[in-house]
Amino acid sequence: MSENSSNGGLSRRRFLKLGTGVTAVGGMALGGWGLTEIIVDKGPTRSWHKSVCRYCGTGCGIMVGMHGKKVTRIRGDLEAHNKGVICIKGNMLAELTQLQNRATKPKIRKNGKLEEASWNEVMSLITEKFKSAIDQHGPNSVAYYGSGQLLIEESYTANKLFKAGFGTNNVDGNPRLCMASAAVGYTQTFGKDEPPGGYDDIDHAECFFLIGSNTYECHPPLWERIMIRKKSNPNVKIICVDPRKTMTAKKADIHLPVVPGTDMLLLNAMAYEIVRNEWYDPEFLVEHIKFSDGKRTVTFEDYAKFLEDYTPQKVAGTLGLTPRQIEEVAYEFASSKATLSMWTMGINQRSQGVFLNNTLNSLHLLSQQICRPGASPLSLTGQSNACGGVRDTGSLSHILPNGRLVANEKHRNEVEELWGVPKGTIAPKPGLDAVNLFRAMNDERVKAAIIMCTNPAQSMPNLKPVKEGLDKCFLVVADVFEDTETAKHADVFLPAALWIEKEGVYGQSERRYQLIEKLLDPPGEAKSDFDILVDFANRMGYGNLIAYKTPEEAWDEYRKFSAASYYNFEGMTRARLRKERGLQWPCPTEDHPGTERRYMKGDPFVKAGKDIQFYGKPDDKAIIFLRPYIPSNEQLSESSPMHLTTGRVVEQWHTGTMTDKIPSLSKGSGPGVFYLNPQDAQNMGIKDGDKIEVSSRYGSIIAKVKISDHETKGVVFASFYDPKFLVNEVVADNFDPVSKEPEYKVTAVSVKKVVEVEKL
Ligand SMILES: Nc1nc2c(c(=O)[nH]1)N[C@H]1C(S)=C(S)[C@@H](COP(=O)(O)OP(=O)(O)OC[C@H]3O[C@@H](n4cnc5c(=O)[nH]c(N)nc54)[C@H](O)[C@@H]3O)O[C@H]1N2
Ligand SMILES: Nc1nc2c(c(=O)[nH]1)N[C@H]1C(S)=C(S)[C@@H](COP(=O)(O)OP(=O)(O)OC[C@H]3O[C@@H](n4cnc5c(=O)[nH]c(N)nc54)[C@H](O)[C@@H]3O)O[C@H]1N2
Ligand code: SF4
Ligand SMILES: [Mo]
Repeated sequence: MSENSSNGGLSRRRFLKLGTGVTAVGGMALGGWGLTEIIVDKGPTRSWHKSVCRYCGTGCGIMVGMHGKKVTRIRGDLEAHNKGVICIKGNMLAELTQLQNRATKPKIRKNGKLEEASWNEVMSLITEKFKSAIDQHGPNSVAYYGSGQLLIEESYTANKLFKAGFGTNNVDGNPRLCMASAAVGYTQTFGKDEPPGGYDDIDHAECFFLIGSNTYECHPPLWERIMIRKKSNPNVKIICVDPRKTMTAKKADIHLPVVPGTDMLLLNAMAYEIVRNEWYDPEFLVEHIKFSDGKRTVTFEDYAKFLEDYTPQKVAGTLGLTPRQIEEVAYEFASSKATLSMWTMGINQRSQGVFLNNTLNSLHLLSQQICRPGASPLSLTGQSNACGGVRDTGSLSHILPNGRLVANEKHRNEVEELWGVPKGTIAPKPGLDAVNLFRAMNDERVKAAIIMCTNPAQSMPNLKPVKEGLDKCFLVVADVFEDTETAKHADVFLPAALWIEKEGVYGQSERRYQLIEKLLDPPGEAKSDFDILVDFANRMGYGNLIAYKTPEEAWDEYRKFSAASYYNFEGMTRARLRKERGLQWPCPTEDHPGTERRYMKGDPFVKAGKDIQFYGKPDDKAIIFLRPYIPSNEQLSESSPMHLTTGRVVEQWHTGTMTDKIPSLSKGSGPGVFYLNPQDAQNMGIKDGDKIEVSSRYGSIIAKVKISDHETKGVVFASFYDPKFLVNEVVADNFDPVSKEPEYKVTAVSVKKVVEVEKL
């Protein structure tokens, strides 16, 4: 997108300047959009409180300045892992707490309108509807759709209530749209989810392989940390693989603008080069690695033969690269002292998301870029608590807490025992994943659902049938605002407490758990999602199962539960979390400092005397998979000659319900538009500001266009924060067959001009 677009207030260029110009605390040089603090004076500050930003998976530690019952200042926490750096959204958190139009009353829809009701009335109605759906149509006729922005105690409670109480695995949430491919990828390769390393690896890496990640806009403090590392060591190389020329790509040493949907060819060609040049250590492979084609164990020779279909010469054309570019990147990756891969949605939101994750992990295993400081695969997390809250608690339809699987009988029995429910209570079949859950609402298989802390009527792909489905079932929506796209379909609306209006734990990208303490009271009658869920459990007759009453009691139950797994964080007492800037699991005892790097010396689960042990697998061996390239369903054609890809901008958070209400952020991004490359625009006779229609086989929408040299030829880009511009009506809902994560990044579209800017 253009940095030059000015919208009256803080233009994107001005944000950039602020980012580079603010004097950093603690001697940090700022090279991007990360900020330590913009001084926005909101009156005197009496006290400072340690907290965590509510938005993204970077999980920045912040200090909240208060005066009485008001948040007056926000600054980055110098003692936290982000060393005082936060981004523009974090900086505006004080504004978030002061927004006036919060939801304050529970409501029931009557004659098409949401009308005020008491908590008792709404909760009785929900209980009656859920009970009658379960009685008449069985437990799989109800569902819970949650969020990676809820607290651990909240997701843990919902998951336990639905799976061990109601007996349905229809528990899913927005991390399905985001992290599912990474979670399955790690689990298949290492036997357990979550990354081996963490952010500290940034300070040791010499090669950064950023693929499908716009780190500069989406994880700005991590980008700052990369820049600091580069300044301190001239050998550091940054490689960025992204079809678009994002700010991340512009600042990288090497940018590979691949054709959307083709990365498997690149990763396999890199593996081919590593094998051909013998940039591997045979002893390491023999001791720690197994090869598999997904069905059976194969030999290294089988792997080498498989890779012959992916020589740089064979694949470069489809990738839109030259063979030399691929060879160079393979060399940098394998030969650097330490390579750190970081990836996000460009890889996860793909119909080959799991294969891509497997293969990235494989590249690290093959070239032994793992299990030493700076060398690791590190999937960056999207939301503040997608890892801790949803992946680790097992709050998706196919998993159970702490790395267990629904489909595995032993795992089910372990969880049943820990939760004190009879054997056989947890249903053996995985429940509905996000895309199929909304399809099941549309087919009227799901009769009643609770949607909490997420806005699927704007964020799901192929939106039209999703919205129809929402209207067909009895829908409960809990949100902090009532004006969301999803709340338009609610039969019952529940006003929720926001962020520091409640207490609980967040777990971010690097297995770090951090406590958020309650600093404010929620407005009006709003209640925490935790209190809503505990009340619901009691009314449904599961007061014995959900016996705790406070988030702290829930945490203590879950903390002890974790001791029976490789996630063990029993040592993370509430008292410790109140004091410390988060702790990384495993952390089995109260005197354990937490674990920076897994599967190597220092990890409490690695046996004494061993340097490396991939203990997630029964034979202690991680797996290199032979994963073929399968082209996306979204193939270009004469009628759909361009790729639409979607993603984020620095100022806005997802569906914009929070950030778009904060004037400086909203002005910074401006309204939602399509972005087009200058050459494509010229070829189609389109000018900046014209209205264009973008159509796919799912739908078409009309919006203004912005011409930008951040886009590459053949690619249209749009973000999804503007409810007046529902780009997801056009986005394909193809998904990965295993992770079920939708392919938001690849849709074949046609583009045509509708109205000239002069006529608008
Ligand atoms: N400012 C801001 N920051 C955020 C968020 C936010 O809403 N706003 N949300 C958070 C969340 S939940 C998430 S999941 C993360 C997402 O963080 P990112 O994944 O970094 O963000 P995206 O913009 O979704 O996508 C990243 C890049 O993938 C590229 N891409 C598209 N197709 C392909 C492809 O085929 N191959 C490759 N290699 N790349 C491709 C896009 O061009 C885009 O630049 O951000 C988190 N941080
Ligand atoms: N086109 C396109 N679509 C995408 C993506 C993409 O890259 N492209 N990315 C996908 C990804 S990775 C993600 S993570 C999703 C995100 O999609 P969503 O989760 O749907 O988006 P959010 O705006 O984060 O929704 C959070 C909602 O919770 C509310 N809220 C905030 N705090 C609380 C609270 O404490 N309690 C309750 N009950 N409500 C609260 C907010 O007001 C908001 O309505 O979008 C997905 N959709
Ligand atoms: S949005 Fe993410 S990067 Fe920005 S301050 Fe919050 S946690 Fe940090
Ligand atoms: Mo996400």
